[in-house]
Amino acid sequence: MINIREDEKLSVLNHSCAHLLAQAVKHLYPEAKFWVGPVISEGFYYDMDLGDVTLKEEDLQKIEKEMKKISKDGKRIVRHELSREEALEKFHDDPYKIDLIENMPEDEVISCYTQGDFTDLCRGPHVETVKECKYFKLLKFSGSYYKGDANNKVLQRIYGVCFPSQEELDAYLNELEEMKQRDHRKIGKEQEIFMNHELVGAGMPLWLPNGALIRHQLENYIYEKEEKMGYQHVYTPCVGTVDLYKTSGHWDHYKEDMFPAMKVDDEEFVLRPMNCPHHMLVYKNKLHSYRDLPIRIGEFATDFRYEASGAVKGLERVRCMCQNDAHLFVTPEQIGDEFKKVVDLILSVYKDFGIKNYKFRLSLRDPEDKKKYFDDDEMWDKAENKLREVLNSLEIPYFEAIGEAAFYGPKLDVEVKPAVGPEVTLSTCQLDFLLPRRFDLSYIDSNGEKQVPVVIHRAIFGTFDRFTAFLIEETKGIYPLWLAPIEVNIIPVNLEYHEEYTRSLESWLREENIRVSADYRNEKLSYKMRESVVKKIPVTVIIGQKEVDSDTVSYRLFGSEETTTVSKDEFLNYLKNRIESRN
Ligand code: TSB
Ligand code: ZN
Repeated sequence: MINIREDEKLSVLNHSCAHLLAQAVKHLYPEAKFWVGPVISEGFYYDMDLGDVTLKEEDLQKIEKEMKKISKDGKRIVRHELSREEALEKFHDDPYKIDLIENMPEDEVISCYTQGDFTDLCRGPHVETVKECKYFKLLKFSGSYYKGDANNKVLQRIYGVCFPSQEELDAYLNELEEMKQRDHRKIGKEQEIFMNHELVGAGMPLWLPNGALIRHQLENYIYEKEEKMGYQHVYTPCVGTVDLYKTSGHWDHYKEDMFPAMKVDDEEFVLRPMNCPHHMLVYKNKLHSYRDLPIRIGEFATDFRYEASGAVKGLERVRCMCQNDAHLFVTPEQIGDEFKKVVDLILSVYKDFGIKNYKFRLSLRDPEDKKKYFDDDEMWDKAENKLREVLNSLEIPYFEAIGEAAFYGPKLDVEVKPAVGPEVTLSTCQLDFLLPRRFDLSYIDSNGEKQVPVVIHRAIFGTFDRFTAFLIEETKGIYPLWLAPIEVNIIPVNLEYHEEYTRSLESWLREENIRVSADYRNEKLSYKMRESVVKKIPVTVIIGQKEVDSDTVSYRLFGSEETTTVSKDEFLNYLKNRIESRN
């Protein structure tokens, strides 16, 4: 998905279109006053005070029509510069503009842009004439507090987008529509995957039974893989004392992303934002020899992070998340090998899920932003060089991103490009020389000397939350058999004659661990078939007289019109093979 703000030409065009919007609004609502109209990644918006008017859907069409008229008229967009006094005089009856002018730095040149009968205070730049704003669309409107403060007046915000050609606009609008259809919040609600409730809080999703089923399958899947690779899984509490996070360094470098501390008796606790400190203590519980390493401590661990309320989004960006986390304790010589194993695991998971469109990002620290990172230049150089060396030896292509590292070390993150919409960061594999030092971890090397291990932090799915959001949007809610909350739906053709057989088939399949439902409503076969398809159930079984007489099963796969008839045992074998192979 194109990011309009990142494209200079598009950015200017959209900014001019915001002015065009304001001009049209001023024509239709002469009392209108305007606050700010910035360009955003999806186009532009303008915040305005329309007095008592509350916009309705049809108003957008009226405004668009007026915008078209002004654009056709083709007035030039002309820049004027003014002194502060002139500007204050010019906008003396507009409290919003006065506020803007008064808050401008002393040395800033104040400028206005005029097009026909409309002038707006603006830094610019703009396109030459309003004619260039020809291919636009107003997308939506909403209320927005003046200056984002809930104690202030509610302004009306209108969103829009503008392109240099009809083709580009259409392509963008199609992508937006596709995104709306695939949005995991929409499908998640329809399919009862998760819910939110204001009494629980923003960014704190509740996983409903269907979502929990999917998550459970994902957990089993990755657990099996990790177990085969020698991971040891633990359970640890999702709180820790403030001292734990002071020891790790989170308190100094990650506090702004954490929920505030709570006092219990004489101790202060925090909800954990990461699991590393707990896993460091698990490692430290025993003495280790170099022969024990690598030690791989895994956990499906719940974390809490303070994400801005405007940033939380369904399951994709949450405040309460469950990481598919592990910390690998290795000798310096084992870093390369162990890193390769993690990258191979990521690639094998992506292959299983058909994820093909991804990029590796080497996330480095921003040396200018000392507060965010543990301050030890030598350690950072060592870690970043080592990680580069590992990536080069693995011959995986990557790009570098300054300022994306964890406070304790550089990361290899995987940015996945979904079918529509912007990239998401799923997997991560990170190199850390710091936390083992902070927790005074050690092992005895082959000379009998004490050494400090290196830690690799890794999460393959990232979080189950974000991965499930991604999965829903990629599949449009049509899951492979092994992940589907209901795998098989059985429909008896005639309740009078076929219910008994259906019931026994249903309970037999359930006994065999198949997730099954049956539709005993007194509805037409075609209606029930259609509903099974609407619910995107992978296998629909139809039981009629032929099946009852021959003790067989007739089934249809989602997306196919073909019906296959087999014995009950064959049917079960077929299901089990497909489920076990996670095909
Ligand atoms: C891998 N300590 C490491 C861990 O050992 C860690 O926490 N890394 S992380 O901060 O990068 O988070 C791991 C993954 O969690 C990210 O790659 C991302 O996929 C996912 N994630 C991060 N923040 C959120 C969030 N707010 N909502 C959902 N998933 C998130
Ligand atoms: Zn970690």
